[in-house]
Amino acid sequence: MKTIICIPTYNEAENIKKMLPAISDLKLKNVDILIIDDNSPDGTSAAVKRLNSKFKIQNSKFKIFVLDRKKKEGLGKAYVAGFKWALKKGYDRIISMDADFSHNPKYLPKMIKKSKDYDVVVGSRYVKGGKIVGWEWYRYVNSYGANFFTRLLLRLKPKDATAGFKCYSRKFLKSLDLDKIIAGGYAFQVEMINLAQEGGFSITEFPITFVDRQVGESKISGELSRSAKIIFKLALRKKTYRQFIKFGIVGLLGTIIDLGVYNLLVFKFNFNIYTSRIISFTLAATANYILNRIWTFRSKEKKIAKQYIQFFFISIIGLGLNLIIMKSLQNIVSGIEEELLRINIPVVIAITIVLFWNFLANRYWTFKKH
Ligand SMILES: Nc1nc2c(ncn2[C@@H]2O[C@H](COP(=O)(O)OP(=O)(O)O)[C@@H](O)[C@H]2O)c(=O)[nH]1
Ligand SMILES: [Mg+2]
Repeated sequence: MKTIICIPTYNEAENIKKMLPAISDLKLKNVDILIIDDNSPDGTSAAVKRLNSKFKIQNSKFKIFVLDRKKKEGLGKAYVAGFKWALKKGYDRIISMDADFSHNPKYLPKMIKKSKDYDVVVGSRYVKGGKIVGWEWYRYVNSYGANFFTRLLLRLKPKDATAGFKCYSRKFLKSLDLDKIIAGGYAFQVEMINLAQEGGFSITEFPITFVDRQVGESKISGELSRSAKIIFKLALRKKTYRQFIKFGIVGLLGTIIDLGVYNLLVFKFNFNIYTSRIISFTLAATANYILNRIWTFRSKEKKIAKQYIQFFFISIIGLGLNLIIMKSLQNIVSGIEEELLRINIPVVIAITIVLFWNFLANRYWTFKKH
């Protein structure tokens, strides 16, 4: 089993001069290093090459390679280039690691050992025993918040979804189309763990103490909004979210049909309001059933009558729920002076809750896949 440690660098000359000997001192077997440098102005690449010849003289066990890239393109792009290189050279395990000692090389033996049983091993700050040392409170809140929302939105199981210290199996990386990775920057880490979970690969975490860099500068500025965009994009690719949005659109359409038919019957045909509403509701629910079956859930279920009744049943419960929620909110909103808000807030809350209820009930009951 051959392992490569991929370290992307941008202006890390001082750190890398210490990092390479630190890894060398571990005397790891069958482990090489790849530095992926984006033409750092501080001469990181040249510093590595100088050290490399020194190591060669000392007959060190591991080889150091440098992948020189023309310009700074972001962390994700650097890793993609490095991973492609590593796969081509036939490495079985590929480790991603920062150059700035935030990821202490002392964890490498443990990580490599664990990688025998898992496709992805995560050096985790957010499992029991994990720690972050040296960050200002705002940087900590930032990272913790980003991790929390990322996990919530993408429903990621690993506790540290934004971790950068990881070991991947060749099998996992081979399964990916690395050119299709959309994150060029820091969100790369999230995209990778998301891909691993979606692909059903085995993932494990072990606690690390993450220490803020002592030397050099962080490149994180500007990454937050860039990463947030990527994470929303990844979320929208998830089937359930797409279905939810479609379900919402169908619901809106249904409401328009309901209101349109209701008005038509009352004003054009002089039906009484209750008869009109029963007809308009039935028509809207039927249209929604058809659209959700064909478009939202793409159901192939043969028992259409049963499915239709289930859908209708859920819609009626939804309607009842609507009224109950509105009624129970009356006391709470009665103190609001502004009439427009007092009248509309209960409706908006009721519609939102019922939308969720209708969606979940239909997704997991009416249109459940067998
Ligand atoms: N090649 C390359 N490396 C990068 C780039 N951005 C960050 N890095 C490296 O990625 C690692 C993590 O970056 P760092 O600035 O320490 O991020 P922080 O720890 O989140 O503040 C370090 O080794 C950086 O040198 C980039 O655009 N290209
Ligand atoms: Mg760092």
